[in-house]
Amino acid sequence: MSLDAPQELLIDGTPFKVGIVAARFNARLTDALLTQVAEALRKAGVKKKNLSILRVPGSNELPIAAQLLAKKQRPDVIVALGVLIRGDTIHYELIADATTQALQRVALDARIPVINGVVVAENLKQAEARCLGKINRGGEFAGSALEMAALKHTFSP
Ligand code: DLZ
Repeated sequence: MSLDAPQELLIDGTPFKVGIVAARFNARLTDALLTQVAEALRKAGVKKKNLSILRVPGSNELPIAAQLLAKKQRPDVIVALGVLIRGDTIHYELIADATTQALQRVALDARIPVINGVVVAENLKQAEARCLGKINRGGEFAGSALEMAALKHTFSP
């Protein structure tokens, strides 16, 4: 994955309803991502009452949680957060692949943007750099969420 990031746009989050689904696996890292995202959304003006957070066991469960949230609450955007770290088996690759595809499916089926905030890392060091270190992936995911929520509003305000 590239270390590039989209230029940050100044978007007013006041009108948006945002759903977050976050895995509990690798909790120290996913919790940090969640804090980064929530903080960036709050700074952009997203109201606490317009923010729903659902926790699930692991990244594999993110798509179904996103789908349930999409159906029940119809938020303007959903952010799915998880941290997948390569292990000794290919389990991680299967989950990374399946989760990515399923999150896209949820987005297209529900017509609600779903931000893929699953950090996929080769090792713990890489994952820590992206969740606890200099690379603020959570802030980037929040920026993408605001941009996509704004885009959705221009088509169906
Ligand atoms: C089983 C598993 C493994 C090995 N690794 C991770 C991981 O690095 N990150 C993550 O979010 N979840 C992992 N999981 C759990 C799966 O996502 C899922 O919760 C279980 O396979 C049960 O469906």
